[in-house]
Amino acid sequence: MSGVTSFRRILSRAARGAPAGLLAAFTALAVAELVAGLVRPAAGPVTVVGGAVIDRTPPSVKDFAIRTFGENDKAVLQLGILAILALVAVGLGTFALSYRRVGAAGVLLFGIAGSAAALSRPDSTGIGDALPSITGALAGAVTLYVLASKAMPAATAAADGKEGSEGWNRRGFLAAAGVTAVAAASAGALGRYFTGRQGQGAIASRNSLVLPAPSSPAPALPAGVQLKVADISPFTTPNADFYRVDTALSVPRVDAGPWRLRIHGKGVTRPRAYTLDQLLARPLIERDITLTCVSNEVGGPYIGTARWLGVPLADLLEETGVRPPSRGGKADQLVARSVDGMTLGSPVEDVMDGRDAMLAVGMNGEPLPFDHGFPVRMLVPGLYGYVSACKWITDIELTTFDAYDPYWVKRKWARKAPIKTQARIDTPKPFARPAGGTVSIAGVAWAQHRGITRVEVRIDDGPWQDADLAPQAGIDTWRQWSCPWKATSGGHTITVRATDGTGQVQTEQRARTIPDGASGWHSVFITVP
Ligand SMILES: Nc1nc2c(c(=O)[nH]1)N[C@H]1C(S)=C(S)[C@@H](COP(=O)(O)O)O[C@H]1N2
Ligand SMILES: [Mo]
Repeated sequence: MSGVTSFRRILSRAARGAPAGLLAAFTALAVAELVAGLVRPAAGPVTVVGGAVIDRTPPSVKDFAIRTFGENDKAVLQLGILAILALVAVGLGTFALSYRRVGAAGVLLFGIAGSAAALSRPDSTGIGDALPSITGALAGAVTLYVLASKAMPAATAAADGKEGSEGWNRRGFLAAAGVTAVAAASAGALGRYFTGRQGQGAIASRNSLVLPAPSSPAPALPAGVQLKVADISPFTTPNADFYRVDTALSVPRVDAGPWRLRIHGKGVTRPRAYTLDQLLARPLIERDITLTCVSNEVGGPYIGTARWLGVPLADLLEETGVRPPSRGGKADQLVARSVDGMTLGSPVEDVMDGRDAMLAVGMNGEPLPFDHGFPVRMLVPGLYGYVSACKWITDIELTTFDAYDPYWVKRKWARKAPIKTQARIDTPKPFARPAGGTVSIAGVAWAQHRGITRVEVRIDDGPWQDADLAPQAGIDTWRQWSCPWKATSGGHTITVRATDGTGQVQTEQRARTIPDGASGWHSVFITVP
């Protein structure tokens, strides 16, 4: 047989095998979606495989993904998983024309892999989590088997050598493919519907939550915390614009009704589980606090300030018998665990040293948005989010740093991570071409729980000049600064640095985000005409 005919043959097979394989994969995912919608949406195959991939991604790749795709990193990951699946499906479909049993078995293997991923998730609720992947794979295997039989009748498949483009049941194949496509699409849509319904209880519990007034309201923001400069970040970040960083492929929607927060572990003499109502009945504090992610590059966007309402965490810990190490407590690490199995560890000493560590229930006057941890999240001013700000929290365990490494520490991030002093230029933007005259250079600076006392700006290699500081709202928030500059034409590099409340000047030393936060001065290059 000539090379050309065999190439034609492969093409003609792929033309039937590809749709058969893709339809089988589509059916598998749709049925899995339906079963997940009925059992537990978080056990769906794309979610669990995506979660397993996220957990195994090396820190450098994760950092690259966050840097490159930003908050779309999860969409990119899901698309990647689907693209790989599609490629495999085309291959498997073509292969199944000759070996339909083996092809079908191949689909089942993916189901087993999906089930294994589901069962190994930290938030797995048991063997039921394997159901979506298994039933989906069964449906996919049957689909592939049937479509392959239609595409390649047994007689032709056996006498493989003399098969041509005729000899296959085109009409039967198209009919079966059509029925499959419609059935799978319906299953998928139904699955979406059930998944949506499962979230209804959570949505209702959030909608009906009335936040109590704080017994200790936030001090009024001093006049002028918000500078009147175009393009500077707002002092208070609206919830809709607040950065989001987490490993959750589908945002947990927690029903506040059955939700509990357990406190237990080393040195806890009165372990307890609190309901949301019990927490809300306690005296609440309201504070403006700036939250920052350790993955924030110098000049990066993963920072925001909100007015948080919450239960003082130290009081709650005292009540269960916890004492900080400095008062003889046995536990030096507090491990917070979320409903999706995330673990974050904070120093007990920091949580109980008098700062406003809290279990937050409100954010800028409304219940926490689902994205930001409804019903309750933790916050410890001065610490990066990954060692303090557990969202969808459900469990607090007192332990030691020696005894337990939480999620990010297992992945080479530092055990302890106070926020580094940073200043960011918000305006002008990099490579801007401001009209000449006076250009307003402005931005924000932060060193949570130490405060900002000075910000300096430098043009090219010129001298450092003091920027004008907005009043300080508190040592736990960022501070705005501005510096009018009589621009001279040409290209210029603008650099900024801050000094914190301990007198420490922000280091020029560049550091990567891993293991404990980026450092270095932020600068932007601009051109004045
Ligand atoms: N359950 C859970 N909580 C989490 C995380 C997470 O992945 N899962 N990420 C942490 C990190 S790294 C940061 S920076 C903050 C971000 O909080 P935000 O998304 O509300 O801005 O949440 C923290 N809490
Ligand atoms: Mo983070």
